Amino acid sequence: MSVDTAKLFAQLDQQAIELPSWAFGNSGTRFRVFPSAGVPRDPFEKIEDAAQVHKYSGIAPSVALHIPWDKVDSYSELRAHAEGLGVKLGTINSNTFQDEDYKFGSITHSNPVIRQKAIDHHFDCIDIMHETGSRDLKIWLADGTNYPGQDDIRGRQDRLADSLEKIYARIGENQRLVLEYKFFEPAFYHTDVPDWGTAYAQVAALGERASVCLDTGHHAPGTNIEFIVAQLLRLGKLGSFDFNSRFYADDDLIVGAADPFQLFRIMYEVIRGGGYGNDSDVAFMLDQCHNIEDKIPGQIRSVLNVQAMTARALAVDTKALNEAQLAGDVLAANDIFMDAFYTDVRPTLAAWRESKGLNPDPIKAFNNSGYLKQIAETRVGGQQAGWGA
Ligand code: PSV
Ligand code: MN
Repeated sequence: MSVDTAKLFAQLDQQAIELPSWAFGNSGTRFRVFPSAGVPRDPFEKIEDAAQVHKYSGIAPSVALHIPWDKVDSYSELRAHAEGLGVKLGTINSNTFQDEDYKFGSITHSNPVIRQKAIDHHFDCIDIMHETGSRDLKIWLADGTNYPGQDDIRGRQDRLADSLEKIYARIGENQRLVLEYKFFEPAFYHTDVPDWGTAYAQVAALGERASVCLDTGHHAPGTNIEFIVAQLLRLGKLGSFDFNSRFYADDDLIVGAADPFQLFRIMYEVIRGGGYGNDSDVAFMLDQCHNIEDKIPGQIRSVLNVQAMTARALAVDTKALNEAQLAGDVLAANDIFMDAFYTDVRPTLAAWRESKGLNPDPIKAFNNSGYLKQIAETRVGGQQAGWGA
């Protein structure tokens, strides 16, 4: 093994991508949900499926939960189940978007009773985090308005700050609060946390253990997402990613499928800004749905896409790039950057897998394992999990 390959392998060893439990349930659009055979009936089965992704890829050691979708009687039992399968429970996602009371908002609501109900839900999530051993509480709010004048957008911002302060005061010493932004949907005139600037302003007011979650599907078309990555890393406030890809809106398609070059550019800025590897606190999560493709191989494909673009980003000749930049050599600099993007890293990644005792072709290995057939045959009866339960 050459020195460079050894260095690259050591860097690849540091990659960890968290899987969303909800990716294993049925999902769809408002037009139709196509159910799949063998879909998990409960959080325990979701974790079993997630463990398969880690077993074949070697880079997906934890699973994020969504509460109440993943509500169980015993979180320590769920944790033991996960650990027995070689994975951990990760980020706890709160959910204040499916309750009748939250029609006009949750932690931003003008009614203090409803606001407190939403805050209490976050307190419950924090209790769960203590049992699951989770570090991050991730908050995404559906809060917003549909019509100009509908509510006092400034007042909502003040209530948001106040509620977040109460939630932040509850999180443990080794825990973090990450606030996710999104500029539309389900509210269409304004959302209360539309962009990285608002999320940054809110978490900066809270303190050190609060940071921003960047969901790649939550920006207007054409937004330079890697610039936001660079900016948040520079400010020390990039907490986590929700990875997915999109052609139009918040499509939640397989990360790296719609625009691999964008994923490469993002990973380059992550590495450039110190957000990658054992020394970094940035969490890399998927937030996706697999509506028409098989879910487990869909998740394997997703983590492999992130790994491939990470390997390409690690291949950028940063010294030569820096020289070309300083010399003002526009074309040379761009050439160096593109050269890394066009590098075929597939043989290198196959060799990395073999060095870990993994099959060089994880999707083929999974498909040959018979797991999908087995779950289709054994998971009969009960209620299949879906996005929302
Ligand atoms: C909202 O669109 C979001 O990205 C949030 O992260 C939610 O928790 C998640 O999707 C649910 O899929
Ligand atoms: Mn998300």
